[in-house]
Amino acid sequence: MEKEIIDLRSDTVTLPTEEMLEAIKHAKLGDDVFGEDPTVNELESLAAQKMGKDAALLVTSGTQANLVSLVSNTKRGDGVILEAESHVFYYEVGGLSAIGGLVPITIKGNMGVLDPKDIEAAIRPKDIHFPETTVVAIENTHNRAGGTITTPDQIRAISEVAKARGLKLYMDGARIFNAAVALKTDVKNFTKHVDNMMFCLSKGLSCPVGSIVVGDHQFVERARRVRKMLGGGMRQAGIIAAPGIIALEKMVDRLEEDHRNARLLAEGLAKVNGIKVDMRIVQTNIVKFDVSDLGVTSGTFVFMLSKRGVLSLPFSERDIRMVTHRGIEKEHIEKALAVIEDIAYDVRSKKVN
Ligand code: TLP
Repeated sequence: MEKEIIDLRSDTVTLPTEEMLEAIKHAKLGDDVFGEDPTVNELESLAAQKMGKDAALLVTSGTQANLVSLVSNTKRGDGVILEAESHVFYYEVGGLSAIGGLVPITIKGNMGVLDPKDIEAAIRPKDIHFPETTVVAIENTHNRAGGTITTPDQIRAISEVAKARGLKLYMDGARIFNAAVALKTDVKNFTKHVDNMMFCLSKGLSCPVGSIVVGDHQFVERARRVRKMLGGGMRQAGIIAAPGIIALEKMVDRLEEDHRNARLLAEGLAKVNGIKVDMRIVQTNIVKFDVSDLGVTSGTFVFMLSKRGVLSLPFSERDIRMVTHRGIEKEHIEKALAVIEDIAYDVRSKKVN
């Protein structure tokens, strides 16, 4: 019998549903660079409406969405304020500088949330020496902080500072639906205070490909040109858009289940001798935990887990990240916890190495 793999590396590993595959097969197609793919047009207007913005643009990935958006909000040489461990700064190959010509101005958040006072302090005055700071970018939920939420009130406070100083507020909302479901509130409550944003159709919403950028008409028009410049103009992209429509209509509410499983996992981990979990940051579908008290690096622990069929990612020397998603059931969490307990026991009793 094949060994069962419990893949907790990321919600990016989710596969499309049967209904999505059927929708791909039957999607009405056209050339989207000419604006003629009816399925893309339908998805973009549905997305704009759900997010409460004028217009939307389908792009290939979250990374492309962030780059297209930042470039569309700025001119070369501008400064962008963002969280020190934000995805844009940490995981996007430096694209904002290498391609966008932008200067990152990083500030440390509190559990991923930026303090308006720190933003205020980071905005440099107009001076011939300084890059002009034109955008504040927040990440919601915040990946490296452990899936933490910036609440609608916190976004409003950030937006007030940005507006007062004439800056645009952009949100990397790759997992914004996780935030909305966790707080049991309409996603528009998160989007109404930002000028523009992106969210991912892949990840928890289970689409095979795609992210969406939303904002006002002028911004999205510019974003469409920048996407084309980056080689992201797609032709019969309806095959990507078709599952996106299903994702927006049917896959959001089930994120609740991922959050329940993440909590179950975190509570179980917290009981294991030598593992530390900060329960304050367990807010959505990401669980970050510290294995340093076991006397092993996260890399070693992740490797030992993988040999027993439980996949995760090292997040730092001491931290490991696990992510729940469609396809991970309560039973998988229980099995994963049993494996983790076993390995932690072996490590503690020096039965390994
Ligand atoms: N994050 C991936 C990895 O790149 C780390 C993951 O497994 O979590 N913004 C945020 C907040 C993200 O978490 C990600 C993906 C992206 C943007 C980029 O999306 P993709 O992978 O579609 O380029």
